Amino acid sequence: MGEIGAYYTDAPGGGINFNTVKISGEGGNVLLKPLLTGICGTDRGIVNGSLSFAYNPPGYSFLVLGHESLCEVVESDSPQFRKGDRVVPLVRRPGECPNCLIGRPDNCSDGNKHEAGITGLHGFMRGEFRDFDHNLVRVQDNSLGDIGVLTEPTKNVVKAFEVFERVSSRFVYNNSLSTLEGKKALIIGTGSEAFLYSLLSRDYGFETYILNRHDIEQNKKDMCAAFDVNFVNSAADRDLINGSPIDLLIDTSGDPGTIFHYVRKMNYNGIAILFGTNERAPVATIGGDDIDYVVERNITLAGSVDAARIHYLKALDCLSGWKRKYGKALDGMITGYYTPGDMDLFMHKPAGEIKSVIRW
Ligand code: DN4
Ligand code: BGC
Ligand code: ZN
Repeated sequence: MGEIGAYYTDAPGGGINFNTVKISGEGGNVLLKPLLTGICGTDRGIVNGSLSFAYNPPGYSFLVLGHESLCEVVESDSPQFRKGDRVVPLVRRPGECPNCLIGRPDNCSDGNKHEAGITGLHGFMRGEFRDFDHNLVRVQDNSLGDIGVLTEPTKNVVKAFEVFERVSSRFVYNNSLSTLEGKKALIIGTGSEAFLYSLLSRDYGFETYILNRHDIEQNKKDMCAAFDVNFVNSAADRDLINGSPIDLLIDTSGDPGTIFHYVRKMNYNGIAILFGTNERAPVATIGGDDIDYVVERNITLAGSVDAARIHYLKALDCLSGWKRKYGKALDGMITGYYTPGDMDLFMHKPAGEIKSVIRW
């Protein structure tokens, strides 16, 4: 492939550049042009050097960023895709462990997988790239439009709820229909993943709260109202929301002090899913009384990372359902469109950001 414009970094040290780069020898029977690429906490973490697990592809002194993409097929040698199709490329590419070989590289058991734009594989923030058909998921629902770019971050949320379902058999239901109505979910953070978690949490029937340690902008307040989600400012209300304990805690902050503060407010048989990562978060002390609390209440602490093809497909179904249910309010998840070359976006979050996207 010739020279193309790309955002790149030097992982894991960080930094951000936009320039033409030369990448040779990438295979693929489909040529893709990104339409939109989203920016997320992971991209900013790589750029500011706080994700030590990121690394450049072998033989390169840089890593092309970008793992959240909505692309158009430009040329296809695959019977599965035609020019003009809209697709989302998978982030994680399997290694050779048993889980990778059965299509679950999200549960890779030896760490030898790769992730586009994150670990050892160039990402999607570039003018065009090649990929193989088996790494692509088609966006069938044309009504999704730009919202298709949320497929990738939504697939993480779908997988985390799969984890919730696996460990929820000892959950106590409190109505005769065994639904989750009346159970409380608290999501720490108010970024794009947090809002996507809140949407699925509402679908499950949880009374849903999202939380930050400062107030949120009006667009986010409007979004909470549209999605029937409650916002909590922990600086003003540290003890939380009408007192009743939390049944499902989801963290998108990666901040151990905040996480354990709210673990101590969890219900018997509660489930906490850890999802955010921030190696620069302040160190927090966990005491024996914290451990007692978790043990005595049968609380489950579960990590969840990435997702498999099945979750991308379910994410597309979720997005279609939310589009029908919430209409224009869902479009408000995209809070800004940027042009290739804007670098400040990686260093500073725009006010009120839910999802910033680059239009190629
Ligand atoms: P984001 O938009 O940076 O979201 C992080 C949110 O946490 C922001 O709203 C932060 O607030 C908020 N936050 C930070 N510290 C605290 C605190 N102490 N108390 C309350 N809220 C806090 O990023 P994102 O939504 O794109 O991703 C969320 C996290 O998940 C990132 O750490 C990603 O690296 C990670 N992630 C993991 C996976 C995976 O495991 C996938 C995608 C992302 P503010 O002050 O910035 O408003 O597969
Ligand atoms: C991506 C995941 C990936 C994770 C690595 C996220 O932003 O969405 O696919 O596994 O970063 O931490
Ligand atoms: Zn991401």
